[in-house]
Amino acid sequence: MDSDPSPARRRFDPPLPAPSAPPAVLRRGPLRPGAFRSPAHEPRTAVVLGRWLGAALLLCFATGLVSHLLQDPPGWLVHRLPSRPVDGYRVTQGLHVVAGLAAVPLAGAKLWTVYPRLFAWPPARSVLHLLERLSIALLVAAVLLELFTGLLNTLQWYPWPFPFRQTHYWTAWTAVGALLVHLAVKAPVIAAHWRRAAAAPLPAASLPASLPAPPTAPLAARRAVLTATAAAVGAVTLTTAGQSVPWLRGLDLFAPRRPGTGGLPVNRTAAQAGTTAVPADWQLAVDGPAGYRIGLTDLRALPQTTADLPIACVEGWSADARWTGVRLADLLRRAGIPAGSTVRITSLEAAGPYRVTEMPAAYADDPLTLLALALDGRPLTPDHGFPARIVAPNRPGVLQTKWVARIEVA
Ligand SMILES: Nc1nc2c(c(=O)[nH]1)N[C@H]1C(S)=C(S)[C@@H](COP(=O)(O)O)O[C@H]1N2
Ligand SMILES: [Mo]
Repeated sequence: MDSDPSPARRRFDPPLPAPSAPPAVLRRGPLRPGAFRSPAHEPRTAVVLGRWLGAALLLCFATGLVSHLLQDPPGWLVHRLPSRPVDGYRVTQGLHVVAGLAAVPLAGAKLWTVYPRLFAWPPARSVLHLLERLSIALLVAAVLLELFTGLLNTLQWYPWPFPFRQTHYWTAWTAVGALLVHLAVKAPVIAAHWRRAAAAPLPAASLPASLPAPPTAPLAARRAVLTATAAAVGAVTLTTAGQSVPWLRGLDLFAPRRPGTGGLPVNRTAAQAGTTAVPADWQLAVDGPAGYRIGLTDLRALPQTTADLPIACVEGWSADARWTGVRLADLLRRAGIPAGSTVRITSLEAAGPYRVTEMPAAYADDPLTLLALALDGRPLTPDHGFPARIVAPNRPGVLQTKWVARIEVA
């Protein structure tokens, strides 16, 4: 406690039987009295860290939801997804990764602050207390699993048998549900410690003689914990945010990325996709009422558009690039496909989760959506999708199909 609870504060305490000491045989290790000596294991530190962590997790949840809905929209949303702002997904996904990485040291500090409570005796003082502890176990497990899978996803490392995206998505709902239960259960403690305790201690004469003098140590210990945590969050953020924040690029020491040509990282190379040897007579097929096939020379002879559009990858990085190519809408109209159509784009790649994309009309008809033939003024390299790739505004990177073979109405 940062100071002795005032009578008003005491009223908030839940009516539970008092904690007791464990039986003598168990009074060792973390169960012995006085096992945890830092005065920073106290509610105000937990509340301050909880605020930071809660804000980071809720930001992750909101931006994660945006990412999920853009990538895999439910039926009612498909035709409402906006293709603007151009950088929309880049910003939400950048925030997602920045907040998620900041949450790692915050979660560590928060758990350190409260972990002595793990050894409270008796383990459960009532059914309600048991339920509360189980909900905290669920919260901690869900948050740790979420941070762990998210972190490893930025490394594109999937050492588990379950699918990343569905697991990350449903664990997020579990974590947020458990977080809301936690906030409700702890509302009295949070309210009591939301504001810093009044600096002036009560006059000694007003304290019962049986109580120790108001401790001053927690304040210094709390400051040390909060400062160290803030420093850790700052260090993590500064050394990783460059993967999505251009002006922090120079400090980007730890963000995993494999820059390819044009300063743009490559997640899946042409070699991995088996698309290194594109036949010289490659032709794009556009199926429609007036469907046609068209080769690279003829595509280059069509009116070209240049647009600055980012690739914003769900694995955490994003980068701007200058694309040149033919407007997708022009290709569709030539095939007699009317505006307002959802189109399916298929890659030359034989197999892979991103071989086929469905693109709602808002993107297909956007004048910035290109079948790109060049990146930063040079013909596409095999890794970036030679002979032709899709690039559209406000779209997750996974949907920016490379090595395009066919375009048709979905
Ligand atoms: N056909 C195909 N297109 C693809 C992919 C893929 O695996 N196959 N990966 C996608 C992903 S995850 C991203 S982030 C972008 C990256 O584009 P870049 O390699 O040119 O930077 O391409 C997308 N296009
Ligand atoms: Mo990606």
